[in-house]
Amino acid sequence: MTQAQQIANAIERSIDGPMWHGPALRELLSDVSSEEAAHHPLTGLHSIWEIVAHLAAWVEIAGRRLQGEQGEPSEAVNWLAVSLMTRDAWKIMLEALWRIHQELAQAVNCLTADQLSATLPGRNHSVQAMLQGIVEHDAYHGGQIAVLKRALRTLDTRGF
Ligand code: NI
Repeated sequence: MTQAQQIANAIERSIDGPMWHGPALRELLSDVSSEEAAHHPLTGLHSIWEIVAHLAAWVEIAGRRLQGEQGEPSEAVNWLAVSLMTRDAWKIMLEALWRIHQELAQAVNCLTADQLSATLPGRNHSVQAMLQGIVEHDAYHGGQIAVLKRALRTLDTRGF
């Protein structure tokens, strides 16, 4: 397996596992309803839905940076204001999260070692560091999703 294939595999495992730290995103999110995803069980923290949109945004940004795009995402893209919170919209959100990871993994799969070690345009880190950062970002926020699920199901007394 090439280095690129290993990183592509890690991106896919962020969704489908196995991850050594615990459940990967698909398992974590598979039993979360749209109502739960939209809820803010812990005051001042993002909802699961907002976190999922944030993760999808950064995987998409990584894909664009891989194509040479520069610049920073706006705060509106970084933390999207979720307005339509129907069951269908949640399903579409999750499908987008899976698809965007799949697309990034496919783009990474055929990179050469030189492409991986190249510095990203306008930044001081390599393509590889960015891609590993995506996997770490998924794991970091995946842990938050696990805590939010626990809070929704054990702390909340408002009808969940
Ligand atoms: Ni983040």
